[in-house]
Amino acid sequence: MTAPLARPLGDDPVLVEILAGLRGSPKTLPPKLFYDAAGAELFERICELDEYYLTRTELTILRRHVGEIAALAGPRAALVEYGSGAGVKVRLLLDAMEDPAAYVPIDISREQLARVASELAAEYRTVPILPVCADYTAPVVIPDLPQRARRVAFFPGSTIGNFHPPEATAFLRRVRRTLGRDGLLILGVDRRKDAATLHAAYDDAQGVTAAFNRNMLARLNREYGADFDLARFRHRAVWNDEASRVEMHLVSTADQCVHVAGQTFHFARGETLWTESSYKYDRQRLDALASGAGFSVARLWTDEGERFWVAALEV
Ligand code: AVI
Repeated sequence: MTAPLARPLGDDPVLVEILAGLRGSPKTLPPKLFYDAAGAELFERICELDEYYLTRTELTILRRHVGEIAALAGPRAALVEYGSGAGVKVRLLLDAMEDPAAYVPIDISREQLARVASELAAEYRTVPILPVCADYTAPVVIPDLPQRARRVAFFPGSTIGNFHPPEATAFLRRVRRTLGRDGLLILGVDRRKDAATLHAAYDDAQGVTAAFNRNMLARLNREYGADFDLARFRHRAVWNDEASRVEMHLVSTADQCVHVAGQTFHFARGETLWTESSYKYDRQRLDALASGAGFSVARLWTDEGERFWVAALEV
């Protein structure tokens, strides 16, 4: 007998996406499924791994150049952050900006958003904190902002890399519309680099990334009545040089059938379930992304190892 579900599946749009992905060839799952409570915890552990250079490198760049970024934003700017998470990076910006007019954190995780918003409201008493709980991969309605405030978007963490290029362009176009004339976007971008460094970052020695990847199946079992046997899927990270992306897959180690929400899916031995892409940018690709969305690259800050960019894109 199937265990009772935590919530009715009904016409859950995420389930529709899951089933469509599992019917595809290759089979895919949407990366947003990574971030339940267990996945968010695993991701925090990833960010502290030696091999996962992205988070600490971006923080180093932000710390070093936050004065210039704040000067570029100008006084009385309204800051809109896509995927605000734990609110660590934005504190650097809010501390450096001159008299911010408002801060709009957008995040899908309601509890974390509420907690971080109230912490920030207590810390930055003169800054209106206007949280929006939303999946920013779809259009988001922004609350009213002070009329003359310049709108500055903040999208750190290289999360732009988790969008396929057409989706990345579509997302940045929506950001540009939200920003309006004279908007500014501060974007975290992971740079192309040697395959070994990239591979290690997505297949660490301790197996934390493997656990993060497999947690997606555990989540389907918990929330969507699936019966994945986690022991029969192996984590694989591959660098696809032509597409300029690291791909994460779960490889079926056996010929097997899996059930999800009452539907059966067959996996051949060696067949992969593609769970994530992490695109890496060079200058040409970044320029193409920016111009395709109506932005131009105004400034680029990098680290000593030239691993990561914090980019300022202007409308
Ligand atoms: C959230 N995102 C930018 C991470 C990345 O590097 O693509 C997600 C991640 N996947 C595996 N490790 C980290």
